[in-house]
Amino acid sequence: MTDTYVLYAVPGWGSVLAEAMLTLCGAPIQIEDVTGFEQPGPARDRLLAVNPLAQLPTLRLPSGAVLTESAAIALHLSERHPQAGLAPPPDAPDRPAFLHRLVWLVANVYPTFTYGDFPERWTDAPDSLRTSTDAHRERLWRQFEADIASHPFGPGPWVLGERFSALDVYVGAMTRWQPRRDWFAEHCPTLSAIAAKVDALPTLAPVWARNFPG
Ligand SMILES: N[C@@H](CCC(=O)N[C@@H](CS)C(=O)NCC(=O)O)C(=O)O
Repeated sequence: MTDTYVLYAVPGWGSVLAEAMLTLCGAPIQIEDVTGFEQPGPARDRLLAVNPLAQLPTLRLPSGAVLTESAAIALHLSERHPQAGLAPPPDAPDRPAFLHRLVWLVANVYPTFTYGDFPERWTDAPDSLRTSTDAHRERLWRQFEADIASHPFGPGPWVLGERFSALDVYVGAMTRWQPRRDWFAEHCPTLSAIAAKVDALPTLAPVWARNFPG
């Protein structure tokens, strides 16, 4: 059986989360580029064949099984590659905070992109939906910032205080999306500092360069 993970990917999109985590695991990755998948066409058809939601990240495991949902991918990789330090061990005191924040990010922040990136899919007033999802996302990030700044493990240098985890990968990648780094620097200094530390991790430098060139 191969040990290669096949990652359906578009540079800079949600696949970057899984690509960074797999890289931290030292796992071999084969990129299946599906650039343009948001429009009907062959790339979308390839993605739909494995993920009926046509979302990234979508990952084919070495076993051949397909795993979608970035939080599921984070948890699975943390179990299969514990040396990568993607998650606190089950009995660690910061494990509940890790689980809460992981699910909180994908349950609250990620949907603002689902509805805000393609507002015309969901409403006849797309500008209004984009404005409200943008505003909601900024409120969420301010809340996350306040949570990190006040939690018993922190603040910093990582989301869980002294312990690096997959949460830092989310912060490193998602702060590159709307409202982008300048906004975080102004309004969420703790998240901004975490993002800078994630940027500086030598292991991840090729991932950021491939996904966010220039
Ligand atoms: N809950 C999913 C959300 C994934 C998601 O929304 N990915 C975006 C890319 S950043 C996407 O594929 N959007 C295309 C679409 O929703 O049609 C996760 O955490 O993996």
